[in-house]
Amino acid sequence: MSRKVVFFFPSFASTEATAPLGILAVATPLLRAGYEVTLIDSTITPNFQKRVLDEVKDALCLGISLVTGPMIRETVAIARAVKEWNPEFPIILGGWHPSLLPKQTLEAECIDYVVRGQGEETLLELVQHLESRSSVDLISGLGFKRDDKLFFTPERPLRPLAEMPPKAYHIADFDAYERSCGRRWAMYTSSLACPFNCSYCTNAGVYGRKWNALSPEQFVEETVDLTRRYNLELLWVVDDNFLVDLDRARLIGEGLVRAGANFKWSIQATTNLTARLSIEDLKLLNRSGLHQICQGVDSGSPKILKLMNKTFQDFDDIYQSAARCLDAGIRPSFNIIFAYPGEGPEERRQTVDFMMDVCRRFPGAEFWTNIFTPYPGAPILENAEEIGIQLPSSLEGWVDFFPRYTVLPWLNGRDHKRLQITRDYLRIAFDRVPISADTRDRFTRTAQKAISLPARWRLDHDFYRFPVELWLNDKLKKRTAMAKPAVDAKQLDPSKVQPACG
Ligand code: B12
Ligand code: SF4
Repeated sequence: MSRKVVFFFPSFASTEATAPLGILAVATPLLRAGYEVTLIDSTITPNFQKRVLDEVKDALCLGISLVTGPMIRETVAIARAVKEWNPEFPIILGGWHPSLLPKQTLEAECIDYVVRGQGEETLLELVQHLESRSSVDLISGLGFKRDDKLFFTPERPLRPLAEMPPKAYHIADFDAYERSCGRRWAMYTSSLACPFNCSYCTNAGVYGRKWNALSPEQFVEETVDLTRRYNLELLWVVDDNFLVDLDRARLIGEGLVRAGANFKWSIQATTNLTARLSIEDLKLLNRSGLHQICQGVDSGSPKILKLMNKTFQDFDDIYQSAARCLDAGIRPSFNIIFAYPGEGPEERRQTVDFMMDVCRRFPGAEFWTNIFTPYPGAPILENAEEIGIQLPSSLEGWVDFFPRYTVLPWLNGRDHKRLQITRDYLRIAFDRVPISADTRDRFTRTAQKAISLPARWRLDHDFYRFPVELWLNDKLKKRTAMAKPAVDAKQLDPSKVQPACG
């Protein structure tokens, strides 16, 4: 009898790929129990469908990890291909999308099991039952099918991160990830949950706002070991709000300096907490390798921030955070969500003006923009009908829910196009530093710098006709750009995008 479990990780529409933490997490208990594990990541595996079909031939089951959006396309394609080969072969989905919408996900004909929430114990128990062909009814956190009916076992209580086994980084092919994005990096989790409850965010629904974290000692020991073992230059700490305990953050900084850590790291945190760190704290964190703090500013309009339930931050926090991070040598990266329900031309203008003001006053600060995308489980969706959102009724209906090009009932046609052009101009008006290696030559850099000036003028004057700079920038990018994933290219052709809702 086979003791092999195959995992598939669908492309998340970026070449900036690295080891998928969700799969590394659920792999550890399986490996400890003596199972063999194979990971196939679509981004780094040429001909990945054939690889999956080859690997499942002598395996117990296939596990796929996904979030809402374009990852669903490859998930369904792979699941169908496997079912065509063997309709009885078990296919298990885990991750945020199946956790938030277990029933609808399990309704897809090619899916046999969904694991809800933390998957470490649930998957191990499920695999053991598949191996012994025994009943799965008593495994908590599971959805399964029997006689064409769907069954869901009780939720598995959340466990604190400190009780979880370490992630199986050794099953990841870091050489291949490095070839894909030009940098050797990994993600790392040091805390779970967030005390806030922004209306567009699914976090509170899943983690119940109960923030819990690893100790500073464990953080230092694990990150130093991880980066040395796999020769990583960068760790992206993907905690939703790293700075909830400021003392922990300071102790981590001190610990890394003491340990002679030699890697860069970046975090995600709210602006109100970042602004509570003193310049000395930030300098200490920078000496320890911290080089970027990603912060959800989300709008330049007080009215929209209120609608987003983001009143815990104010504009003074944002300016202070930008100023102090830059003084300490840390790059402040801010996120913006356009087209949030209630955002009209005035609020959008306020947001663009605000971004321009921050970038001009604080050179080195950067903004990344998204289009509001209604995610299952987010508080705002409790009023979905009221705001005109009709949610998809099948797994595949969620494929185009992607903040880079989401189309909404109040953002479509020319409005959508205009916003995408505004976002493109924002992209070229001020520098942003992606994770992947900068492969531009001197000519491209100088030319891009030159077109940033007319781009700023256009943004100031809200004038986007004859967008020659975008055309030029496209040509420049083609000189050096790495191949773009197919899903990303869709952004250039909005006519091919299905409205996400409504
Ligand atoms: C790192 C990260 C990313 C990375 C990598 C994503 C990835 N798929 O690995 C990148 C930058 C690519 C990314 C992109 C995006 N992300 Co993101 N991201 C995260 C973040 C911060 C951490 C994820 C993580 O690795 N956690 C650590 C691991 C260990 O936890 P986990 O993934 O939840 O896995 C556990 C369980 O889910 C389960 N599990 C997971 N996989 C599997 C598989 C099997 C077989 C089983 C049985 C169980 C299982 O067991 C694991 C261990 O307990 C989460 C927030 C969060 N708190 O998780 C948001 C989050 C997942 N992202 C989100 C969003 C919205 C996005 C973007 C749309 C953002 C954007 N502006 O473009 C894109 C979409 C990308 C895409 N796929 O299409 C949402 C997803 C909401 C949803 N409904 O799916 C989240 C939840 C943030 C939020 N609070 O809203 N993201
Ligand atoms: S601060 Fe971030 S993680 Fe916390 S609820 Fe708001 S969006 Fe979600």
